[in-house]
Amino acid sequence: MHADLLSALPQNGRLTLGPGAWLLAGFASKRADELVAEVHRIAEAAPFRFMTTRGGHTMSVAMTNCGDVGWVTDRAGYRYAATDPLSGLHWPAMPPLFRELAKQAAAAGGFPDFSPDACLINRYAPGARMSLHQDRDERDLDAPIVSVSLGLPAAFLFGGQRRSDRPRRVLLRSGDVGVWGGPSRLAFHGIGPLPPGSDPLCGPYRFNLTFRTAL
Ligand code: MD3
Ligand code: FE
Repeated sequence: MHADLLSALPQNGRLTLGPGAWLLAGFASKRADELVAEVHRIAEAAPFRFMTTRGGHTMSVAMTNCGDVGWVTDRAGYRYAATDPLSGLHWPAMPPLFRELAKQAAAAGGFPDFSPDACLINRYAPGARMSLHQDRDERDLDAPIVSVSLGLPAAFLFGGQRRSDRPRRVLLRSGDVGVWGGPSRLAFHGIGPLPPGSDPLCGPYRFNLTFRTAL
């Protein structure tokens, strides 16, 4: 199955990908320019960097964080840390716009009590990808994750509870927001290699914000 499900949807439709998994097409579109400006502001204090996996591979996605804690990986493994290992300083605070948007999206997806304390910011250049994985480094796996896509479109791979479950492909476009909780919280997922392009807001990049309750 190669069809881009969302391209068949209205600009502001919603699509359920599984129990507790919602894609809110265009939910963040109206604030996209402000969101991107905040990303650039955060990256001035905590620059995007290519982290190293536990296995010693350099990731193709560049990352930074804002919030009380940030997701980091190095040869010691995956964890949430209160400070940026590059500077030793606390991660930049989560902008109120980020927090408000994440809470509104979670409520629209059926999670009215979401209160994120971490926001991982991913930057994809052409060819960057994220292989199938589960997000399980957060303490409270009952809390959902909210994801906001900005810039160039990318193929999202949404699998099942097992790595071997064949993933669905869905095109994620700028302004699309995902809410993943309940039985879908531990679904395997990934992003296919970013096709080159030029986005009016983000140029050659795709940014993705993921809001998490890590602590
Ligand atoms: C489905 N990021 O940072 S966001 C990640 O677009 C990550 O950068 C991707 O996967 C990106 O960990 C995908 C969409 C997403 C995030 C978390 C999920 C989908 C999810 C958790 C469970 C199920
Ligand atoms: Fe993930």
